[in-house]
Amino acid sequence: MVGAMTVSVPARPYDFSLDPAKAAFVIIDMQRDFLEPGGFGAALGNDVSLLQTAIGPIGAVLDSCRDAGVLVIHTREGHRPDLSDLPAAKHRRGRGDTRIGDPGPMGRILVRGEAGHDIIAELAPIAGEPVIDKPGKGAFYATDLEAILRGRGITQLILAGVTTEVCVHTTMREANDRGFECLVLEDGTASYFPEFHRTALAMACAQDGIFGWVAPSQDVITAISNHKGANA
Ligand code: C5J
Repeated sequence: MVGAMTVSVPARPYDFSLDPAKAAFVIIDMQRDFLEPGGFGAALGNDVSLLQTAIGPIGAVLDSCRDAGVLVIHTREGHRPDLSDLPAAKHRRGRGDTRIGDPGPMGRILVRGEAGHDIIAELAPIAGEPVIDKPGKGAFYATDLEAILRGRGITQLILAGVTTEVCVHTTMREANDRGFECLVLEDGTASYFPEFHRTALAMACAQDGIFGWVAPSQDVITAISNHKGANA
């Protein structure tokens, strides 16, 4: 294969033309607070084990992106210790006993600097990978994500993380309106509600790609590897 700028990824609703030099792998909120017992997800009554399925596929794509020099960005949902960036409406939400900012087994729930706010060890960021701390569900709201992407000439996002229908979907929608092309990893995203996961993925690529594309992690890895081989 001769050198090529783009490589084709088999995807829904049709093949995605990936340009690894203009793509970023954005890993959304793979934090202990969502994936481990005693965190925010569990406080809302969820079975956190349902999110573990995304770890392996994300790890594999992460290795492939690091190896090929594709920009990797991590996000974390959480709040300042004084909760000054926590809207009262978000703080009040729900009927459980444990709220954002309350003490839990991994420190204060969804608060920056606490153990639960950390990204899980398997997917820990390495030097040079931007980590975006966000107070909302979308990674663009009240963050410098857009400035970082524009500054590096990024036009395509490979999206992974949790949860599919909440923070991944909100970020995908924000990105779509800002003109970024979005490819969502179907096995590198997960939800506490498997039916929401399936439906959120279907919504992303319905109407011939209303928000973007959906593909399995292995197809993205193969495409990145083929691109690297062709440009070696
Ligand atoms: C939620 C997220 N589900 N990261 N946050 O509250 O999806």
